[in-house]
Amino acid sequence: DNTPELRPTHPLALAPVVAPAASVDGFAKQFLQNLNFDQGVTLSTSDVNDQYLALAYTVRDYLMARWFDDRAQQKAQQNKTVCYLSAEYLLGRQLDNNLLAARLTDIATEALAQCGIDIDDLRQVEIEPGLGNGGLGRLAACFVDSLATMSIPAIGYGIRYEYGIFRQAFADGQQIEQPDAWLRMGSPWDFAHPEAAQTISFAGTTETYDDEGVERTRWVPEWNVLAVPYNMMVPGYHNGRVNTLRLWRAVATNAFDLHTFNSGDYVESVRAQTFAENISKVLYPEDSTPQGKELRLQQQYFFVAASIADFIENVLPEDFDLENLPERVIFQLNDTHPVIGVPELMRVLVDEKKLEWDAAWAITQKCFAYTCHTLLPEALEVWSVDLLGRLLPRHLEIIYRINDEFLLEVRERFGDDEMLIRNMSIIGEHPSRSVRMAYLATVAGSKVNGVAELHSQLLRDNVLKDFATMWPDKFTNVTNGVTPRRFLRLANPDLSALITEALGAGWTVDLERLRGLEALADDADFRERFAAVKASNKRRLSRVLEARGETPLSDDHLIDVMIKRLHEYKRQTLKVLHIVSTYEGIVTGRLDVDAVQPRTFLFGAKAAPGYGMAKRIIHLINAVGEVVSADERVQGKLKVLYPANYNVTLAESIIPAADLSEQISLAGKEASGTGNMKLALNGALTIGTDDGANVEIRKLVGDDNFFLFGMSEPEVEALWADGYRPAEFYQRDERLRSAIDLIASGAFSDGDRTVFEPLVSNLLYEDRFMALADFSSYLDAQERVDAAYADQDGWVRSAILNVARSGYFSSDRAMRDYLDRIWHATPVS
Ligand code: CR6
Repeated sequence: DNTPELRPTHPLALAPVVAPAASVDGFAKQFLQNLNFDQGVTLSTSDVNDQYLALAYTVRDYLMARWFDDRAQQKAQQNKTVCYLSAEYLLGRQLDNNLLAARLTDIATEALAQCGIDIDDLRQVEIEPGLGNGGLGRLAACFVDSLATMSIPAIGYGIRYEYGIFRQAFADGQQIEQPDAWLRMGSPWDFAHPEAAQTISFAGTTETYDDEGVERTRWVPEWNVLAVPYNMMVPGYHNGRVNTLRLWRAVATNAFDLHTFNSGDYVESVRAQTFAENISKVLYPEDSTPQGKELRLQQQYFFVAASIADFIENVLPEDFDLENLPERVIFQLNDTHPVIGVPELMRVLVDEKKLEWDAAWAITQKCFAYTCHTLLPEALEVWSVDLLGRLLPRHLEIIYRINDEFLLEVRERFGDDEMLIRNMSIIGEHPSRSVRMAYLATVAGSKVNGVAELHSQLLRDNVLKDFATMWPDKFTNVTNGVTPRRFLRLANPDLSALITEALGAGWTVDLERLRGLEALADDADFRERFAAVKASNKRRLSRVLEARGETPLSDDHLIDVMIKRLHEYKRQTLKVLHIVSTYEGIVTGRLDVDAVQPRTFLFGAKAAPGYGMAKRIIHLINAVGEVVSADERVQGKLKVLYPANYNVTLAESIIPAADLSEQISLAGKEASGTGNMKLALNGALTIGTDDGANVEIRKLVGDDNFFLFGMSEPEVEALWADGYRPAEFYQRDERLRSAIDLIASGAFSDGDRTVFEPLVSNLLYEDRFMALADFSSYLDAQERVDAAYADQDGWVRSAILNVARSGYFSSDRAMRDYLDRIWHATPVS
């Protein structure tokens, strides 16, 4: 730090930073100034993007003073900081959230109106930062919101991908991917700090050396890259706090490869250097199915090493005694992506700070905690020893030593049980030598948590069983949560107003207060108003869809929503089979069309670009949708809508309009789900399996207000152990047979039987996620849905009870659980 100490004398330089006046005039003045001096345009020459950027700068200006304060306080105080390490943050649009947090929505709306601008037009131009794939990334975004709102000192660390999750388009019903150039029109919400860059090294070799009589190891890396921090504000809701989300961008160092340089190839050496900038170029688009690619490991090490160095150098006070590190920080590992931080902290402590191994290990074990987000074996990250050793040779040595000492401990506890040793080893041997990152995280972490009760139980009983036997107290649960600010207050303003009128405003930060609505479920007048809100949300969604070129919604339809990543375990195919079966029933006369409840099936889902089966399912949904929606015999009773490019912004329109929430994963496969919580909180009834957080939703809202179907997790296990033969279910259930035959016949592919053949034979002969086994139970549950919806009064009552009893699913509650069970950090005063 070579900044000279400033000795200002000007009175303005001595005064504290103050926000602009919180008034319409104050806002308008600041906005126009930003338009003129930051965008370089006048009001009359500005376009909508200039206006949006100037508006964003203005909101920022109001938050700035608090941000300065909070960062100074964070450095000065002795509180523990929560460092959330996450490769993904699926933030969604920022403008409305920040206006709301800073209580500026009305002032801004009026100030802009007086400038002749409709703030709604500006809202539309914001491109959401899609720096995540799905649930895991969105969860991280909810958590940083809640931490700020609860005044917990916290930093979210991650990667500033230049391209976020791809934009999805459809061509002939099939997914095509387009790059998400979200930064193209400017990024008003973050601040680059190139002066605070960290140098991150890769590859090379290790060597031992004599350090005044002590033998030590050092890493001699081969190349490096700069990690430049970009800070984003994370304002708490109405509490004046502003936390920080620090996302790292890779930038080439100016240390040219001297060899190439001296040999005269200047251009080549610059090219080689800037190659390193690829590290933060693009988000890997796989949700729950990592690919083991070298660039991905580079990304992981890049952001974690930069974050740990940043915390030690810039957040801790100078000359801090690292023995006390666990009192000042907890690094929460959001899944296995940041687990390389474990050997990195060891390397810093042992090689750089010269601590003894045992002391360093004791510190490290207290500084990390690990959240596991999956049960699917293919989602548990492993890195080949070759790759890891090539890219991070010192880290591999450290992992080996951690493993050696850990396995000694296992032997001490359980004897020389070689099978057990092999099963628990951090290094797996089959099919090739690899590092099991979930095991490393479990060994190193002070706590390991699953993300819903059932999931945490299954982690203890299956995936991490031996570890749970060894360290029962290490394992805990924290059920996921969602932020009520974005997903109720902002997404559903009419319902929010109704709730506030009934219960007062406190529910936004104390969501359990929604319980107060229970009594109103029996109030006919309230039910009517609640139903009117739902109807108006449907009209709003209809306008949004129309603006995207989709068909508008029909008024009397039940809105049946399945929004989530496209994954076989989530079973979008089961949903399609229900649609096809209903359609087939109508056209063959098995079902009386007049008795069929009009429904719109609304899908939103992206498939990983390399996931062939998921892409085929997308194609099938679109193909079925086209045929069903157009067939006159259906008389408009069934519509299938699949708007492309489902993202947070679209979710915010769909969720408030939904009547029915489809949570139909095979029991034991969906770790938690969070869309399930958002939908229940907005008054949709769930049709779902006993999986993930559905279990807890059902317990809370009550069986009468939830449509349960399908096998339980133990039943799934039993059927699997028995030898599952899906074709038997096909033979046994006529409705299922007709539906599958109709798909196989080419009815949805212009008579071409080959198009969906791979999908059909997968269902009949493999069906890993047992859609066929749950089909008949699912259809029965859908009949119960129809019957329940026919009684509108009863349905609305259930919808109100869903809202009233979903307060538990606030991410504020999840943060309290993490604080009590894992972090033990306290709010700043
Ligand atoms: N795909 C789980 O599958 C859970 C989220 C957040 C997931 C999902 O059930 O709600 O995490 N897992 O905990 C992973 O990403 C590995 C997800 O989003």
